[in-house]
Amino acid sequence: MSSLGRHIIVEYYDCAPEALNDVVHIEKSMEGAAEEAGATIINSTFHHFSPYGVSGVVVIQESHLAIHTWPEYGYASVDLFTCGDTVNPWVSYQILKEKFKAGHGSAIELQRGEMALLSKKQFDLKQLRDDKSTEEGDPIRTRDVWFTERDDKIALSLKHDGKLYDVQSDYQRVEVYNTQAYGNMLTLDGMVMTSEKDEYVYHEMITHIPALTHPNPKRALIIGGGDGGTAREMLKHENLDEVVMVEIDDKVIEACKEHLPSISSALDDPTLNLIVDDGIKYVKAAADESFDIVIVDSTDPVGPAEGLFSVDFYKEVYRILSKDGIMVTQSESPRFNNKVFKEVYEVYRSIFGQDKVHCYLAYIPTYPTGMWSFSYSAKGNAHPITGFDQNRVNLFTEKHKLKYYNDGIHQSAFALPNFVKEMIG
Ligand code: SPD
Repeated sequence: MSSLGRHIIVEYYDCAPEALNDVVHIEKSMEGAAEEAGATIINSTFHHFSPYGVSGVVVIQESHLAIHTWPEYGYASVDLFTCGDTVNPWVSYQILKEKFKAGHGSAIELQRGEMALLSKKQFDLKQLRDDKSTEEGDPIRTRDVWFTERDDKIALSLKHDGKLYDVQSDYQRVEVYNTQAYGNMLTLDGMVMTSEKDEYVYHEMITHIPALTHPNPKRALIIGGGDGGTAREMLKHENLDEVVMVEIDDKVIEACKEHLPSISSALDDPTLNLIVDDGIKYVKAAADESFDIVIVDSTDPVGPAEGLFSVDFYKEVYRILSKDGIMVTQSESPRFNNKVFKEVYEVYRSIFGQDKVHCYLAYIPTYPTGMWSFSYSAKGNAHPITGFDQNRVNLFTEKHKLKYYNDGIHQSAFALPNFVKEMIG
C-alpha cells in the first residue's frame, strides 16, 4: 500500500432532479453503495434542505462517503473515501451513478496519506481507550455508535458497543448487537426482535395469556419464535403434553444460541419439539383440531413473515385449533404500524367471529414507540377476562417468579386506549 487511503472526488451531472431531492432515496443509495463496495457502515446522517437539496454522510469503518446535491442543476458532488484494500470505492461510484440517473459523471482519485511521507509515532494506547473508570467503577464510554430502526417518520436508536453476529441467511439479515442499555439484541433486516433486558415482557405476554386462559391445554404450537423466548415460557406449563416450535431460519437459532443464551435456553430442551421448516407449510399439513394453542411469534410483515399475515394462513390456523383452541399473534404497534394493525384485526374477525377476537397491549421499550399489541382469538368460548382463574394465575406467577405478567396485568392489558379502540372498532 503506497498510501493510507483512496479518495475519489466525484461529479455527477444531468441527474434526475427528483432523485437528488429525495433524502430517503439518497440515504438508502449511499448506504447500499457502501455495503456493495465491501464497507462496514458505522452510522449515517442525512439532511434535506428547504426548498431543495440534500447533504449527508455515511461513516464507514473504512472512512466515509459524503454527498451534496443541487437538484435544480441536476448535479451532485460526492466524496468516496476508503482506507485499506478490502473496499473498492469505484463500485460505489457506479452504483450511485445509476441510482441518481446521471447523464455523465467524472471522478479523480487522490492518494491520501502518502506512506513515503509518514512515520509511526509512539503514544500510550491506554490513554486512547475507554479503560478509565468513574468513581463508581463504571467504565467511561467514549464510543458513540448507534443502531437505528426507522420508518420514514419515526426512528428508535440504541447505542451499542459493536456487532456480535452478522449473517445474511436465505431469508433475512440476522444481526446481534451488544447494546449498552438493553444487553445483546437480535435484529432481523434491521428491525429489533428481542433484547436480553426487556424480552420478558413480550415472551411472558404472548405465552401466559393464552396458556392460562385455555381451560386445559395439551398441545401448543409456536410458529416462528426462533430466539426461543416463547418456547422457554411455554415449557413452564407442565400440564402440556407437547410443545412444537417451527422456525424457518436456522441462522436465527444459531445467532440466539451463541449470543442470547438466557432467551434461547429452551432450544436445547429435549422436551421441545423444534422443527426448522416453513411454519406456513407445517400448519397446512397439520391435522384438523390438533392444537389447543397456536402462537404466531413472527417478525414484522415484510420478508419471510409476510405470509404469516395472510388470510389463508389464519384460516389454516383456525382449522388446526381444537374446539376451545386459542390463537395469539404479535399484532404490531397501533402507533408505528397502524395500517397493518387495523387490517389484521379485520382478518381475524372475519375468520373467528366479531366477538371472539381481542387485542391486548404491553410496553416494550426496544420496539418502535414502545407500545406493542397482541391479538387473542378464540375458536370456542375461552374469554380472556371472564374465563381466567385468578388463583391459577397467581400460583403460576409466583412459582415461576415472572417479571411482567400477573393477574392484574392479564386483565388490564385488554383495556385499550380510545384511539386504539377506534382503530379496530
Ligand atoms: N418489531 C418487532 C416485532 C417483534 C416480533 N417478534 C419478536 C420475536 C421475539 N420472540
